[in-house]
Amino acid sequence: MLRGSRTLSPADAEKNVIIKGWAQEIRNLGGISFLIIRDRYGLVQVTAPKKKVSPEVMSTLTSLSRESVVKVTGVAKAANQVKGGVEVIPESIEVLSPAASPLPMGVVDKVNVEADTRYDHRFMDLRKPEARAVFEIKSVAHNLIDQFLVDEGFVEVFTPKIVASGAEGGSTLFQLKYFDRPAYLAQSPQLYKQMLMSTGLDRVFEIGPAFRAEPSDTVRHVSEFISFDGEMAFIDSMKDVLDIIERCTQAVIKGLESRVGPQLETLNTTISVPKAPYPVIEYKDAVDMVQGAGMKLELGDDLGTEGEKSLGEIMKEKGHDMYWIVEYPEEAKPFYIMEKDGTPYSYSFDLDYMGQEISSGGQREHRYDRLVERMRKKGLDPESFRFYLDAFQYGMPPHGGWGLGVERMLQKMLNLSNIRETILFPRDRIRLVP
Ligand code: AMO
Repeated sequence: MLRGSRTLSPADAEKNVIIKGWAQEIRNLGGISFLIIRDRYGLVQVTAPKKKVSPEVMSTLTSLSRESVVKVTGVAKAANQVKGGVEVIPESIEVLSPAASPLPMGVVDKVNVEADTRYDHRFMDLRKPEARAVFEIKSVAHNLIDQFLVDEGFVEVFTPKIVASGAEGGSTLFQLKYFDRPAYLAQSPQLYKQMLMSTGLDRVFEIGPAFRAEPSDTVRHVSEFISFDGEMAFIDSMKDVLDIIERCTQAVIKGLESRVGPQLETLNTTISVPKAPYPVIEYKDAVDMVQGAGMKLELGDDLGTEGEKSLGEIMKEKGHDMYWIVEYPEEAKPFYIMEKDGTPYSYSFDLDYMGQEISSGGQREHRYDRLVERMRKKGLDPESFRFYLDAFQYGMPPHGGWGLGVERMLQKMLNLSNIRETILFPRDRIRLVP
């Protein structure tokens, strides 16, 4: 017995089959009825000539509503006129779950549905193969990241998401009530992955949710995203970190190229592996380049969305989709980043992909006194980070790491206009359901 559309081909003619899925289209033409069933892998046509099938089958088909879940048992027949070259003549049709009508939104209708309508009825939207393909790709991407890092000796860890202090600035913290105390949703695993560097788990990574109360309503910011973080001890310099990310992104994109062909076809897109090694651009040179392209930007300014875009165009012309921007002004970077002594810069980096930042990180300040000094410089009270600072007082190796926005990378890789397309149930300033 064959099951599902994936296995069905003209070579299966005369075999008994069971197809379970959604009734995508029903056409009753009197003497003959057609039912197109959709499952995860594709479509199957069920053809019911009145003379060849039971009255029960005909009556089920005439009363069936679109998007109902059905189970069809029948026989496969070769059929040249049908896409795929095979159809199923039904012996029985069981309605496992009828769909109410009208539908909240169409699945196959060619009309352009507003993004909000799609996200309001996401379960329905995800019935579209092209909406769903993104998540099959995302799943394989996670798998490839895991595989690469485990092979490199990294230990996968899970750090708390309910925390007592933020690491990425107070303005984007979500506060919550934790019994009788205030607490926050973790903006990143930063403090915990660094503390782990003092334990002997000298290479760790985590792929998990990160929360930011981002007030900006943009196509690349959401309030809950998946952060792929890594931290490694005993580094000689920041280069050790760049090397791992470069090889990891290469492995992931190459792996995807060979493993998600059908999904890319569904999305009508291709992916290309960025040219390596990725060029390393010092922040001050990046400012120069962007100024040269006509943007008004001063040394010390954040490149911003427009600056990043402009740099992306310049790098694209040079044949590069991925490139590093390194040594940002220390003032612009968080307290945990190491300063480059004798300069206003720091051992920090961003990885940009086609004009959009997808990752940032750097070498960390592992010297207790300098770290405390840096916290004070940033207007932070070291005492509220005592649990973190303690780990630096009893033997903390030099270390560095990164955070990479998985959805930002997918968005660019798949050429999607909005990061929300890569999130099943996006969260932003306005959206809290579904
Ligand atoms: P940063 O704040 O730059 O660094 O975040 C790391 C990466 O996370 C992604 N990202 C987001 N994606 C979607 N929506 C958002 N609102 C959002 N905010 C950030 C981006 C970004 O590059 N602790 C440091 C990393 C480190 O130094 O290890 C950090 O969180 O792709």
